[in-house]
Amino acid sequence: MKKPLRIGLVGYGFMGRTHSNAFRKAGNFFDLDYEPVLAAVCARDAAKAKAFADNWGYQSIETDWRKLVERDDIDLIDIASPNNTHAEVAIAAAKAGKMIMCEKPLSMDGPEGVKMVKAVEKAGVPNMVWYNYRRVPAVTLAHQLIAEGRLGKIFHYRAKFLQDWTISKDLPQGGAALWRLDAKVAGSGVTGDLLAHCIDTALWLNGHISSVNAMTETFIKERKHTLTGKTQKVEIDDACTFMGRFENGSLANFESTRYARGHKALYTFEINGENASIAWDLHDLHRLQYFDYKDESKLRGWRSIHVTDGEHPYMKNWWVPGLQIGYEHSFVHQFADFVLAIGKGEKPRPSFRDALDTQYVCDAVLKSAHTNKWEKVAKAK
Ligand code: SOE
Repeated sequence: MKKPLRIGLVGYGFMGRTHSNAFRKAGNFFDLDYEPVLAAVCARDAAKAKAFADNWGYQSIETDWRKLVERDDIDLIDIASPNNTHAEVAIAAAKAGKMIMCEKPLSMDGPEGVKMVKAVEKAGVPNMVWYNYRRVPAVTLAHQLIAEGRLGKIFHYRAKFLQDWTISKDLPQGGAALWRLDAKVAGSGVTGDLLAHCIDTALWLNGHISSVNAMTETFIKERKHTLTGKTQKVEIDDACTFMGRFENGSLANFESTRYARGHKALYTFEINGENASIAWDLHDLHRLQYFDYKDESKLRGWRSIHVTDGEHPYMKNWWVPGLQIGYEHSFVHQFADFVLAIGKGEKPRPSFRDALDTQYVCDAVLKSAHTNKWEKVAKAK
């Protein structure tokens, strides 16, 4: 019989759903040493928590996360509540000796992230941050190709995350559905919400970013607050562009906005090396574009690799070659990897400390946008 892994989820929004789906599916597709048990979901509104629990199969509900964290029948606390709650819940969960999975970004800023890293490392509890795009098979394949040295020296890393859902000036800020527009809850705008994904992938694929030079813009200066109805200053960044230098000598070029009309979640990156280049696009997430200069010159061109074969990352656990998977599977993979890592006594990645590095880049980007100067990026490792 497998050991149960009893999960207590905090938050029941979009991310609560992606995580719950992963908890339910991972054991069906991956050979795990533990049996995930959806033990409890916690939300302030009991009726909403109950409806969520019934839909996803959670055995119980809590309305106070402190009670959830104190429960003896919970092994893992999963944090899927808004960004300003991550630190408090994670630090209490670490003190209670729980394993912790936390939605991205790790924290509101670097200094808060440091406290979280200290708490989990002092407690010695397994910890991970849900930077799920690392686990899209095509992105994992990109990591493998780079680790094999196929690109040679890397010159350029370019990434974008474009959306268009906040263009209307009538959209309010704050509240359960729109907390991402409220700086007091989200910490920042597109930098922490979208660029954080691009940065996490970049640090994983291409190493440390040592300095940045950024600009941000807030196109709509005032919005009504959903909860108070009062018109208030918008304090988040609606758009952010930055250039930077990686420690390995390559140049970074990043852009994110919620004002790119026509784009819903266009996360793309392209990496150019001495011998080969790689490109990926979330809207076509099962493909990896690859150009190899070693190819015979008359046949040389960009290949579009359909990442669905048995030897591609994660794919042997799914259907048969040629049949693709999607967005939700990246969360299934991440949870499966977490459970596999703890089963082997290994450290799940990205850990809180890994995610602190992303936080430090975000902090330097926001600082640079403010000072109009190049800023150095601190290092967590
Ligand atoms: C914002 O719209 C958002 O949902 C982010 O919060 C997620 O992290 C990203 O993966 C998709 O876009």
